Amino acid sequence: MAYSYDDQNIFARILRGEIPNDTVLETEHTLAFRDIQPQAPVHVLVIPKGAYVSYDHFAAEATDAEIADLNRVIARICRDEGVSLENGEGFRMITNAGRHGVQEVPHMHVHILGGRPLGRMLS
Ligand code: IU
Repeated sequence: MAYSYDDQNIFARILRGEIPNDTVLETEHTLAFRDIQPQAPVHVLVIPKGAYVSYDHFAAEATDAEIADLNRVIARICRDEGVSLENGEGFRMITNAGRHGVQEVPHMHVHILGGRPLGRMLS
């Protein structure tokens, strides 16, 4: 079964400029913006500009340049938001995929959360 991408999803509309967003950083292949319902003092969503439904889709089919760019954006944001281990107390990255992963928006995104102790998740 192939990955199927709905180009009417809200992040696709953000990427097309149809809906405003609170941009943190934009590069050739990646957009990062603040989550509309932040769960922590730092809550940034990092998305590829390409049409990838989930992390596994992105990791399988994105170009090396897209994958590298997204990861470099994550590193820059962690540093700029003061949650990197270079200059802060740490963070959590989450990417939800599909029904079991409880993914609400079907465009691949990585949550960066930080700015407070986040508690244990996997126990
Ligand atoms: P999820 O991983 O698909 O469950 O997370 C989607 C996130 O997108 C969630 O944290 C929402 O608050 C966030 N979001 C947003 O930032 N802007 C929007 O217009 C919509 C959702 I809809």
